[in-house]
Amino acid sequence: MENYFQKDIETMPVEKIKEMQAEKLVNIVKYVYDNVEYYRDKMNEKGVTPDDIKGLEDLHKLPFLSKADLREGYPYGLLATDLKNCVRIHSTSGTTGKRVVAFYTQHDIDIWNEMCARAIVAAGGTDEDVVQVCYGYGLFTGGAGLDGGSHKVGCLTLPMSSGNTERQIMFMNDLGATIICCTPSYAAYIGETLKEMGYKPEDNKLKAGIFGAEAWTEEMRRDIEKALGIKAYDIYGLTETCGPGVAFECSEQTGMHINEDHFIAEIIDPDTGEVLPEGSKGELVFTALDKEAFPLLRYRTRDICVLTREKCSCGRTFIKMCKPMGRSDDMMIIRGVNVFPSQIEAVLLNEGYAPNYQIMVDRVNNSDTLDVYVEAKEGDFSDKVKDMAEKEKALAGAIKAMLGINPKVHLVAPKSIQRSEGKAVRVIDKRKRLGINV
Ligand code: DLL
Repeated sequence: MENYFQKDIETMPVEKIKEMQAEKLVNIVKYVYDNVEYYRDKMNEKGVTPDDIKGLEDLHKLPFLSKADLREGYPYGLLATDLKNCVRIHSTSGTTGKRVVAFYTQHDIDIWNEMCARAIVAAGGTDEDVVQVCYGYGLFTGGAGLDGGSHKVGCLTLPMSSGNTERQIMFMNDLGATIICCTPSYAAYIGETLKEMGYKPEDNKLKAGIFGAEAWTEEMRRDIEKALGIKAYDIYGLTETCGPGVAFECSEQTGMHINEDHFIAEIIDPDTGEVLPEGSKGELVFTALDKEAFPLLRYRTRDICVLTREKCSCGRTFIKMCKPMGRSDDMMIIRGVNVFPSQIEAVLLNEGYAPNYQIMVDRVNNSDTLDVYVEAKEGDFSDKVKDMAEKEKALAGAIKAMLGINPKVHLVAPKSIQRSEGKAVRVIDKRKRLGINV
């Protein structure tokens, strides 16, 4: 039987959700216009006032917000309330340019925790569960988000943070963790370490995992489920919109329900900004309906995905997003072909390789090169050049069949590629060093 954290809301008829969204939208636009000068200027520039926004059909009139806007407004430019009303900040990792800092009132945190609680309950969690949170704690939202959700459900929470994998496993076993929360790449690493330590999947009490914060494939899900003996659920979110829990997977495991009582989702053409009909692939845009400290109207996530509102066997009525295929800025254009790292990952796992790989892109003599480094299968690594060359050729052929371009595959020794305890860095694009716009 499906469980819900807030059944009335999670199974609300779609018309009711839309009515609720329309009402909240009108109010939040007024709130933002009155309290955020940066966005008011943007609206004025576009000639839109709060009076023009009377319902969902007017959403498209509002200007977009982008990460560049948040950076420009750093740190307080998009804050909508007095700093004294805020109780927390979180921040993006800031690998490219300035960090984005997001602010929270206690009310914002309460709602965020509820959304994470919905995700935990949808993964089968109850107050009898022991939830091991091995997302990083700190400025990153993963640890705090799932921790808050776990408390709301009444689970016993193990606030492990990331890293120290052997200690993670010791606590997992000694304290009987039943649900684990971390990035999928870290889950794969934990699975690998368990095996090395001589444990079988049935030796632990885990029943579910809640994994997100990075793109991962269905093939990766299958591998993690097998290695840990669990059901693996996806969870999505970004610092700017609160953190994890904006969308979460249910027992059907066919995409993530977006918490539509708190967010309106749109899909747009990333080049033109045009709103695309349901079922189209494009950039995901969120309007937050309840945020007090850091409200975002029409925020461009740069994540590429598809939205569908089909009847779900779990009974939830919230629209579903597919697994994001990666950020629009993760997409590489190699010899004119669009390539997402997740496509390469799917091939590697389908061919029986572990998800330990690195993709290197460069430009040599004016031509793009694509090198894929992947660990040879256990027991397969040989010093016979011919054997290895044949395997590399076979794998390159499989990747070519998927992408249409020929990579150079390098099989490297097992365990030689660095494992990730948080978000894995899969791609090194050396063309950027050359100042090439990729
Ligand atoms: O990664 C929040 C989070 C923490 C989500 C824990 C899930 C679990 P940021 O560091 O701001 O926040 O990164 C947000 O990560 O725009 C996506 O590109 C990517 N991302 C997040 N969840 C998923 C997912 C957190 N389930 C960025 N699948 C987003 C694919 C994801 N990509």
